Amino acid sequence: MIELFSADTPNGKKISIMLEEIGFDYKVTKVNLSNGEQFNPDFRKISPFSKIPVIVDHANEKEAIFESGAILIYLAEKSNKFYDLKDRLKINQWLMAQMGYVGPMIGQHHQFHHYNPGKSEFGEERYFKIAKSIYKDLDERLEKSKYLAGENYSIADIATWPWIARHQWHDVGLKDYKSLTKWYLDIASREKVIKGYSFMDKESKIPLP
Ligand SMILES: N[C@@H](CCC(=O)N[C@@H](CS)C(=O)NCC(=O)O)C(=O)O
Repeated sequence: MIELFSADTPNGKKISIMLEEIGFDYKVTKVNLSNGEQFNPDFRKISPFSKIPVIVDHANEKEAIFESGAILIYLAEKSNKFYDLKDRLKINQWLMAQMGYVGPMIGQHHQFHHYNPGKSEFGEERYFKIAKSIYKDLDERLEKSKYLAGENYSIADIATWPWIARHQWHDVGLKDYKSLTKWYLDIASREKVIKGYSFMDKESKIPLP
């Protein structure tokens, strides 16, 4: 059994979606970020940077794994799903691009545009521009390729999709990016994605463009 320490955020959703997709038995332990539970000494033992998500694999000597990309790779290798050997080099590139660029930059856009508008014109403009360019770059990739790393759905898509699922916060206009929208809706229609999306709030629905 896998224990998922998480919160209802894009990084948190990556792992609930993956666990649903691979059909592993798991339980969710909520970490209340607004109350600062991520800084509790017990949680910091398994999460050195005080971040969710983290998993503990009770079937593997209670191995604790932090960083969503590392967790996705661990679960993909353990289940032998969504990380095909023949596509691995491409999957790694799109996964690392999500981890190092797409997530952190869109995360900043959330901070300046959604949570704190009016605080910094520079920050708002900078991250709005970057968010738009990320939509454009993903759209260009998906014009040529069904999924990010090729013809098959992979952990690179599972890592990236929950960030685009916050499109209503971005105000970039997802509808205008046809290939990105097609990819988004295709993944949004997967039964396990729908289940993983609402892992903390059964009433929550995937926002459509
Ligand atoms: N690179 C990390 C980022 C994790 C991350 O930023 N988690 C956020 C929620 S999405 C968090 O735990 N924030 C709490 C805090 O910063 O205090 C990953 O992908 O796992």
